[in-house]
Amino acid sequence: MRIDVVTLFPEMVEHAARFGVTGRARERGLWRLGLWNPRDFATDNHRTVDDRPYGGGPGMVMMAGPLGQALDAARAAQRADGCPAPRTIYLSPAGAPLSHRRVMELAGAPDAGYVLLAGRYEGVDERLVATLDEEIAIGDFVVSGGELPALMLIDAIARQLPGALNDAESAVQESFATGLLDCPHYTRPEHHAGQAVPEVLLSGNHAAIARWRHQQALGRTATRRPDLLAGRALTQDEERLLAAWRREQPTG
Ligand code: 4HQ
Repeated sequence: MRIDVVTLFPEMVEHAARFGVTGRARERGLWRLGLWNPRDFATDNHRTVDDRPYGGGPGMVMMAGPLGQALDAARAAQRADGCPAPRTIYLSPAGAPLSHRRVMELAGAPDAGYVLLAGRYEGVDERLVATLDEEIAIGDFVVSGGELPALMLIDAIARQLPGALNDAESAVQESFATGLLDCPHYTRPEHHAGQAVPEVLLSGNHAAIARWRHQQALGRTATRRPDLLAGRALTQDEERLLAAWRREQPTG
């Protein structure tokens, strides 16, 4: 897989992409990163990439020209690097909310190429946005630029590539794949700030522990994110676990 990012801050993306699971997956050759600064495609002496919005108002808009040139260069580089069908993605609050399902789809094609457009200022000239394949939002909030959203998308994809996670990490990774929130985790010491670790976790009874964790995941999901359960039928056993979990919750 190859991912290119069009950004005014390539160093920010390059630096962040070196850490952790994402960086290790890159070292393992599971994905390659390309970076393109639209400023390098500006046509004037000042290397201008933004201009005032038509219709007036505050802030600046990224010009279609330099961005289009940078995107063309990124797509050409991907084709030359064995990614025959580059897919262009704009990170924007107006995009489709990113989901685990979409991440898995994007991670599923090993020879895929993605060109991510990370915008700054008020946004990007709509005529350029209209030429892109997809618009993705990483959440219902606004950040200062598309670099962190692009890095979040890259991280979510890269960790799903075959070979990115070690065995221990892969086992943990099931959490969202089940459609439920993760269960709570504990480590030593057994007592902290007057609170003990739940007894079942010390029991050595692996079946009981698995059942408890599943119950916790169900209870937390039902309470905190009932929307996640709306599209997921519970088995009779899960209904029983959830009812028992509710009875155990402190009231008030
Ligand atoms: N921005 N999900 C504005 C975001 C964002 C988001 C990126 C800020 C684009 C121009 N991107 N720039 N939320 O807030 O993806």
